[in-house]
Amino acid sequence: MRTTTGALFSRVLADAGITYVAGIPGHTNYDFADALLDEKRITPLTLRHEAIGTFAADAYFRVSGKLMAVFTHTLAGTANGIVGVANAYADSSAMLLIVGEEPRSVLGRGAYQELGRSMDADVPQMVRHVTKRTWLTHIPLQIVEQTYRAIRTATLGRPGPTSIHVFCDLWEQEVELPDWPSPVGFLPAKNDFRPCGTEIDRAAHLLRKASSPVILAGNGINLSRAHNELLELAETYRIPVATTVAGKGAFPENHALSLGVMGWVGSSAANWAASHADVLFAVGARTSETTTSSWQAKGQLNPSKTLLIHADIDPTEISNVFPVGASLIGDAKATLADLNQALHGWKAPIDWMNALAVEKEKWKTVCKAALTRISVPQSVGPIVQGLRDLTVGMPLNIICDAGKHHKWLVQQFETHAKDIVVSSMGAGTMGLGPCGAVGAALGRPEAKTICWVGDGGMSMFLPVLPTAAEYKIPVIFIVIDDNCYGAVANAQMGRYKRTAYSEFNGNGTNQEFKIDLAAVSEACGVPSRKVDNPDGFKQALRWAMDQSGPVMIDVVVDQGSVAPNGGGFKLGDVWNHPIHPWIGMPEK
Ligand SMILES: Cc1ncc(C[n+]2csc(CCOP(=O)(O)OP(=O)(O)O)c2C)c(N)n1
Ligand SMILES: [Mg+2]
Repeated sequence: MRTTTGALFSRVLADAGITYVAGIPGHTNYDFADALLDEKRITPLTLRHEAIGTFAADAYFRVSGKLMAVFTHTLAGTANGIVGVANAYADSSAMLLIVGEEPRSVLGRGAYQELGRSMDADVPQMVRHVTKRTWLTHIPLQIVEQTYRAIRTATLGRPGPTSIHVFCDLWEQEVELPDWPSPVGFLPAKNDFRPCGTEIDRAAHLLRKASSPVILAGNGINLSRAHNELLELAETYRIPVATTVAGKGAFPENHALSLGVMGWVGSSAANWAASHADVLFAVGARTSETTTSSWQAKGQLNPSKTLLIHADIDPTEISNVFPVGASLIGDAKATLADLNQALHGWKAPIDWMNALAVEKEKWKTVCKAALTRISVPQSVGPIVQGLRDLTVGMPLNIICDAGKHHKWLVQQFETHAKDIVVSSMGAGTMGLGPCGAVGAALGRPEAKTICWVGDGGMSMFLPVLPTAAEYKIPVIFIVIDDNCYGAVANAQMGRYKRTAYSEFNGNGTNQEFKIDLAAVSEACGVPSRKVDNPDGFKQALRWAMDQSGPVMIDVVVDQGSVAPNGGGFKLGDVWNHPIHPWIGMPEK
């Protein structure tokens, strides 16, 4: 049978289970875009900026475990999209990027839009730093096995984006095939690598001896869908659970064994528990400085007092910063299942639970004050509470952007079972919130999708709004609007007693101007409400939940509103001190 490379590629993608392909065409990939239209199992998504597609693919993978493909047009389109690819790479999320490149016949001549000054077809070199693997297609039939490799590499082990770059003269080239290729046997469905049994036994032995154990659950739990196994481990053996910021949602925060989030924006209960733990079992967590407060011995993870048991699918994460007592290399779900067996018959001491209950009560009082604080302009706390109050019993996808508003949500929003909270904690990229929300709503439509974003992040990615409207993608954009890059402005005020480049005031040129995000939203086809008090927010949220398409709530808030201090160190403090966690360790 005969077909074209573009048609073959479209079919192979669909056979491999890819259902959404997003992109922006140019002359290097419009033949491919045309071929995609004939593959009816694929839903096309026309973007207004490539980064919207790459961020959307990132969040789509995190909520569904499935890959979205995004195609970009050589240098210009790929450069636009790369921020979302980099964000996914830094956070161990996955997508398939497909790039159309200049025709082979003109390489190196400095053709229009070519990146070829230092070597031919240089775009893959630009992309490879933020992908697990990059492929360049030289002959049409390579596309079949490259697709299988790209999908397998993206999803097996620690997930990450992959890319395939196709010279555009190949798209229309005809190929002769004896039969249609099949992905059977090329795409293993399982990722259930198990740690070695002796390390499981060692970890069980260390836990059994512990008098004050804590589980630290990271994003690996979310990626591996290990929620049930984590719940079983915590409940059966009475081990309290803290999460990292990226791991929020791994364990329901209304559970008696939940300590909330640990680290710089964490709860005092989690931070107290971690710093008093004799054994910390970190699973799918990088022990980054945002979790451990600067990797310092006086932070939450002091290796001279606390023994670390570390489980991760990527062996390079284990012992990366802290020394470990047992290393469990494998998938989080499989690891927890094995540990659940190995610990049989043991339970952590009840007096540890009782001590933690006291700490949790103290933290509750702090939160209550923050969540009910009425002020003009309003604080963010009551908005977080309003969101929780009105969504009880409803599974949520909450896709967060980066900024001060994010810390409020991470610290104060109480997740329940089936809530997924997506944060950018690797690259900390603005854009994941608004663009990722679109992908999350497509990936897990049975949950309500909330985009939790600041005015800075929303205005950076306004072109996501018409796309949400065009496809009627049901996202509730909640914009925490303090008319500045609040996280930065606040930090600057603390350091320099003035702000620089972080307030939207034109340096005084046009003081009266303020972007009206609600009006912009309406003009982009996304109905909106603007509110400036907690009751108004609740009313708007009720209205928002009744709409079938995307909506925006522009919430005007106090620039000075900051989440309470839960005992974690601030980022500024983190890097100002020497960070050698191994200093002061006792001899083993
Ligand atoms: C793409 C990108 N550029 C710059 C930064 C640095 N940065 C971190 S938070 C932030 C401010 C975010 O402002 P906004 O979206 O209004 O949220 P707020 O902090 O005001 O809640 C900036 C500029 C970043 N994280 N990502
Ligand atoms: Mg802001």
